Amino acid sequence: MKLVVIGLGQCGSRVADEFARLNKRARAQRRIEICPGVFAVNTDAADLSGLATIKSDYQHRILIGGRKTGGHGVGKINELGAEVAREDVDKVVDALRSAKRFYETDGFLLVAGAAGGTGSGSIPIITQHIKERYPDKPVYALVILPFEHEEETEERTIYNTAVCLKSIDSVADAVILMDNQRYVRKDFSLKNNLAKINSLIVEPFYDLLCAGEEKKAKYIGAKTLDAGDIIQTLLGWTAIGFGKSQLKLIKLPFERTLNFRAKSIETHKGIQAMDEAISELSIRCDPKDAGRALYLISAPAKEMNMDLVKDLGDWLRELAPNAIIRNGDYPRERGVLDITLILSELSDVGKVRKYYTQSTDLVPVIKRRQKEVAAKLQGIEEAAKDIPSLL
Ligand SMILES: Nc1nc2c(ncn2[C@@H]2O[C@H](COP(=O)(O)OP(=O)(O)OP(=O)(O)O)[C@@H](O)[C@H]2O)c(=O)[nH]1
Ligand SMILES: [Mg+2]
Repeated sequence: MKLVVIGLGQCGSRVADEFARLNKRARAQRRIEICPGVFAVNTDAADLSGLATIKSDYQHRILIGGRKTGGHGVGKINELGAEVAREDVDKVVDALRSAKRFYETDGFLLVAGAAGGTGSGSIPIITQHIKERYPDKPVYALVILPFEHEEETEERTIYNTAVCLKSIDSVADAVILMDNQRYVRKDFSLKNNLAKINSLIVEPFYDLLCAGEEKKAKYIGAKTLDAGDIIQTLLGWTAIGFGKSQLKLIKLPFERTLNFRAKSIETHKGIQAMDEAISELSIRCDPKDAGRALYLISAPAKEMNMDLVKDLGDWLRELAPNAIIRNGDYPRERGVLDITLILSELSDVGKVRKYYTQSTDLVPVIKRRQKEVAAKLQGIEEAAKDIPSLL
């Protein structure tokens, strides 16, 4: 599957930069193109120049709201983020067409952090315009949820997140949720090791996007997972997960794959990777709430057989009894068995519900504060009304 990726705001642009790197890797290792165009959009000029892989011309790193923000961001005010996006949306949509072989793309993926101003405010607006301009292509949103410590110290974090989620859910075909807090692990030296988190965020997309683009027979599975399967799966609130199981690289001559003992070990490895994919889902959710699901197994061809595929399918069916399940196999890896898992059309996501309820209480507080600021400004103008001006 080929996706045009558009990162909005600092968080979105950095994750998009990671997709550009993923595409480079697919080209170098597999001679496949998975992201024919990757763009970064921001109100902050310095953030745009800090990216590494996205092409550095103004058509790929797009500054919006320059006049209003002076190139310094919108300081977490998502209403301002939305406003500048509305004014400059044509600049973004026109730039997309510069992607080479744009017509080949299967869909769009827009990325933003929900808690900031620029990305959070602009993602619903840009999504809406792209959908209008390209009605026959799906538009997906990848939304990054804030760390707990951000929620605790700044109430605007929760408010922005709730507003962003509600707005994007009403325009995007699917909203893939990534919870920053779930990527904070003991094995990272820094709590905020954002670069590491970003690479974990994009990792599950590698095999998923590559599998349907393979041209060589030996890399094409018994059941290929192509763009159609992914498009049929992605709808509404979505979680994505990835699990890995190491396989023994060297087999003793008497160990045959078809030996029943070896086979049960194989299945066990498969289940182990599936369990990891579930426990590492990008957002906490209950698989029972999924209306659609998809799993992709990638492993060396000789490690995959119909029984493994069937056992994994049975296992997932037990965990997600209400989902239509699609699957595929991808004979690519060496020495590992990977499972990529998507749970979609989720009827409930606890964290989203929590943002909504908490914000309902915050709305009057934030509205009152905005009024107070406006009133104060008016007060100061009032006091100055008899003072002559030099202008
Ligand atoms: N995973 C990840 N999260 C990030 C990254 N950068 C920022 N964030 C998160 O994104 C949220 C802040 O959004 P930003 O993208 O910085 O804000 P912005 O869209 O640039 O908006 P303004 O700076 O307010 O104009 C916070 O919850 C951060 O934790 C990143 O590189 N990776
Ligand atoms: Mg910013």
